[in-house]
Amino acid sequence: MNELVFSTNNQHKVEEVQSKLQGLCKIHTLAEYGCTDDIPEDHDTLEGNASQKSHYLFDKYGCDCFSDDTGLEVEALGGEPGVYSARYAGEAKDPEANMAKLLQKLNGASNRKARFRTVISLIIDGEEHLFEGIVNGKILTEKHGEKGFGYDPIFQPEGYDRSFAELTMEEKNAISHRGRAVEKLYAFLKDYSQKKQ
Ligand code: ITT
Repeated sequence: MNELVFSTNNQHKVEEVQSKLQGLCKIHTLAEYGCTDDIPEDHDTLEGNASQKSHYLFDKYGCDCFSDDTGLEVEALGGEPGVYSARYAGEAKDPEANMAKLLQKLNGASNRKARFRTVISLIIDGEEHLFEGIVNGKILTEKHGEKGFGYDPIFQPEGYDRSFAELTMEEKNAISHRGRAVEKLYAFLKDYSQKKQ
């Protein structure tokens, strides 16, 4: 079985990804590696940040690893907050403040179309591979639901009448940006390990 270290400080991401890679791949966390570093992400694209986060770990430990960088792109705001989603309302990375800022910016807006986009950077045997996942939807006018994390209470995926925070993790994972990117990662790893045998 593949063993990969997930270069993230976000435990929700670990749970979502772990549940999709079950049986194929064992995921180790930064904590298991004794890494408490605040891993830098100072690029202006999701691809750049994802790559930076996985390379940071690879350069330090030489391990097979991956990272996820995600942004919420709102059409009426020209793609904002995008790559700046985590710190939208300031350095505290506070999801409540981020959602409040976004809801305020969209106050009265009729175009509420948005999408989540995830880029995963995998480094395996020293080579990097990128995988993208996108889910389209809209920004609600107020928060709904308690599950999930980040912007989930105000994002409603297309074809659903519930927010991401009202879906179970399995329901979210089946259609989400991250779920879709991880499906590509899964297919790649399966193929890769078969070819290596
Ligand atoms: P790492 O960089 O340590 O992986 P992070 O939470 O900082 O964790 P990102 O930079 O990728 O992760 O996240 C950007 C922002 O988007 C951050 O505020 C998240 O809470 C939010 N976000 C990411 N994935 C999300 C999801 O599936 N649902 C809702 N919000 C999400």
